[in-house]
Amino acid sequence: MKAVLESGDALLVVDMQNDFMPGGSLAVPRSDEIIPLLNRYIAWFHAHDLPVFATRDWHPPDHCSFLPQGGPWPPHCIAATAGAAFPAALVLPADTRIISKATHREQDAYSGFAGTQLDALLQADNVRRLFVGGIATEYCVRNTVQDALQRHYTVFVLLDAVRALNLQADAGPQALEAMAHLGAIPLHFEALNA
Ligand code: VGL
Ligand code: ZN
Repeated sequence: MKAVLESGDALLVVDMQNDFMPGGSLAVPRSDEIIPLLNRYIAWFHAHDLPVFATRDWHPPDHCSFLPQGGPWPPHCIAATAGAAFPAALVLPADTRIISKATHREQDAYSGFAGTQLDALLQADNVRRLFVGGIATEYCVRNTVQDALQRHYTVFVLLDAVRALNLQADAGPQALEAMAHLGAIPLHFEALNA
């Protein structure tokens, strides 16, 4: 699949945060490897005057998804901590639209659309097509892509710029298949304006 960037396109970088990097409290294997390519996508969109959105997990210290509260995950991405910050190597433009999610103790949210202004911000920018990369493929990427499709955005999944947690072997590939089945279009960087 090829894609030529046009007005109405936007890049959406999902949950690229230190706690999800190798060595972080909820490390996604090899998630640091996609930073250089995400930087190329970001630069490409920025050069075309197209908006860049970035979601981030932004949890309170006693979030319901954390193990001490009976949730499935070790504490991670606590708001305003170093673990919740974007990796220093990720080069986001100054005008990046940042969307914080799962900010309330009693509510978890894998999708960037859940309880946020994302949809309203996309509409304000007249976005029609979303190019989605980041982590984790089978959690926040998948849920964000599903919600975007449900809201009738055209969605491209950046196959070379996502990484899976893969707690179950093949969870990542299965999630990519499920997204494609729902209508998301798989894309590699080389196919952009190729
Ligand atoms: C995520 C687990 C817990 C994600 C967030 O960004 O995919 N996964 N919180
Ligand atoms: Zn989380």
